[in-house]
Parts: sequence; C-alpha cells; structure tokens
Amino acid sequence: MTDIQSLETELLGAIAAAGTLADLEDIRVKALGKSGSVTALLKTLGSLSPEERQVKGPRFNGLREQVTAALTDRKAALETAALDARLASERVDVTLNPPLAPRGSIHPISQVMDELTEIFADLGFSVAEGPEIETDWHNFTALNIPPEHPARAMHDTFYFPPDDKGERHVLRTHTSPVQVRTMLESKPPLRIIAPGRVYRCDSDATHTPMFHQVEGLVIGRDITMAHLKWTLETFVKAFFEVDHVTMRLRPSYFPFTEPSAEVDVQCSWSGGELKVGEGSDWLEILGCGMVNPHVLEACNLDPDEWQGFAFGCGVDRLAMLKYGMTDLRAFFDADLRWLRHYGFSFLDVPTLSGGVGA
Ligand code: 2NM
Repeated sequence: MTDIQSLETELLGAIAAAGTLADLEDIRVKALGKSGSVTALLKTLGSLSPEERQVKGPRFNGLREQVTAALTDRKAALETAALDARLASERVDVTLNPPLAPRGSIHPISQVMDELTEIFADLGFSVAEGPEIETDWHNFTALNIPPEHPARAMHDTFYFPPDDKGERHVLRTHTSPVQVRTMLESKPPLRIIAPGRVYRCDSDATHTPMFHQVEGLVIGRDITMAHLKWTLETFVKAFFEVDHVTMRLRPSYFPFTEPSAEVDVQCSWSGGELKVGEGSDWLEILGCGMVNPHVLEACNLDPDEWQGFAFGCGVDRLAMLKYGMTDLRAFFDADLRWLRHYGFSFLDVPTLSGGVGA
C-alpha cells in the first residue's frame, strides 16, 4: 500500500468514526489545516519534476477533494443526528391534558382596594403610602388627639416600648398619619387617598386586631362640604354600581375634623341580599368632615388660606357588604375553600369602563 493510500484510508476512517462536530473539526485541521497532512503533501508538488508532478498532482488533489467531501457529508450527518435527538427530547404531546389552571386568587380585600383606587384615580386622586409603625406625634398629636383622649388608651393602641429618647412608637391606628406626612411633604392643593393596614387592640366577632382602611384628603383654597358630599356620592355609586343613591350625613365627632359627619346610604336587605340605592334601611359606611384647623396648623398650612375635607372607611366591611361575606374572621383564616369561593381571578382587573366589580 502506498503512503497516499494509507493516508486516505486513515483519514476517511477517522471521519466516518467522528462522533461529534468537535472531533470532526479536529480531523479537518489535522488534514487540511495550514500544517495538515494533506496540505503537506500538496506542498511537496512544487519540488517534484514535471513528470512526477503530472502523476502525483491529480492524486494529491483527488485526496484533498475526497477528504473535503467526506468531511461535509459527515458534518451534515452529525448535525441531523443532533437535531433529531433534540426534537426527540423536546417533543410535546399536544393531545395530553392541558396543565392545571392557576389555583391562586385575588383576596376580596385586595380586589376592593383595587376598586377603590380605580374609582378615586378617575376623580384625580393619587395613592399615598406611609409606615405602619408610626410616631405618637403623626398618629395622634398632629391629628388634634390630645394625650388624654380615649383613642390613646392602652386598650385600643398597640404601643412599642419607649426608645432612648423616651418616645413611644405605635402601630398606626388609622391611615391618617399618611395624610399628615403628605401635607408636611407636598405643597397644596392635594387630592390623595391612603389605603392600607391599620391596627387596634380589639378582637371579637366584628373586630380583628389588623384591618384595612381607605382614607381620603382634599386640600384647596375653596374646598367646601358640598365638594365632600358630591365626591362621596360619586364614589358610592361607582363602588356599588348603581345609578342613584340617597345619602344621609349625620352630625358626629372626630377630633381631626370640624364639622364631622357619619354617612349612611339607603339600602334594602331582601332575602339576605344587600341592595344599595333602594329600600327603607340605612347602612353606615363612612366617616368624614372638614379638616380641623388645628390639624392644618400642625401640618404647617395656614387655615385662613387652605381648607379641605377628609373621609375614612373600613375596607373589610365594604368587601363584606359588596360581596356577601358574613364572617369577618374568615378573611384572615387562609382557608383555601373560602379563598376559592370568594377569591377573584387575577384577570378581573377593576376598570371603570368594564365595571369595577368585574
Ligand atoms: C375619618 C373620618 C373623618 C381623616 C382626617 C384626616 C386628616 F389627616 F386629614 F386630618 N385624615 N382622615 C378622617 C376624617 C378620617 O375616618 C373615619
């Protein structure tokens, strides 16, 4: 066997045996690369006599062409095999049952929070947030709640131990400190709602130690109780999705507003189902009033220049009323059956056009 025949046998055998594209590239470089074996043969042609060159030239070139063709074929075969393996491993049987539908749901409280945010956003209110651990000053003093006021009694407020300076922090008992912070930080006019968790040391069939509130605040140069009444009426109609509602403002007392009122809406309870805007019952849903001048002063606003209205309501109670839940404590039990029954799809995003209760 001549040298060229044995080189041919060796190279073609190696190409046929190459198991990977990397092996194949290795063989190509060793045969056809700058210092490859076939390249070396071709380089010898220059020093041969013309007669020898006539015989060996075609043979050497033939070898190069054969090796090149074998490399190309083997490369295609390896690529096809790799693709086949990938197709086999990534195959999807489209006749199988679909994957389980998502099981999670939106908690009714989150849903109602989103509904309230949507309704008030449409009226030009932005959402303000603040800490749940508050200073005594932001939670009480700035809101015209003097030290001896019953709302400060240990019975209602979760107090932290006093810090180095003797200052006591509290778990906020309402979201009003958010309004205080907003008035201190932003220039009026203001139009905000503050939704969030609040805490009171109270637990029975109708009270949980943590619950949710939304409060609202509007500050301007010529804000009156008429603006307050229109805003609340517009809100109640949008929230309960009725065209007409009769409201009753009963005089009341809050330290942070003067005058203050509690708001009832006309309703009926027929067959255990609540209907707002008809019937002969009244449902108390809100507290409100004109911001007390003492509060404005505490927040560095001149009461002769700025006035405003504020309101607050319990989100958990609103959720119960709208969606027919009877037991408040079930809200926080994390019972999957309850959550599946009362939960909302994450696709039911409240929009004014699509219905806030989607
Ligand atoms: C209520 C009822 C009435 C209220 C007042 C304020 C502030 F900070 F502007 F003074 N925020 N929220 C308010 C007024 C809250 O909840 C039943």
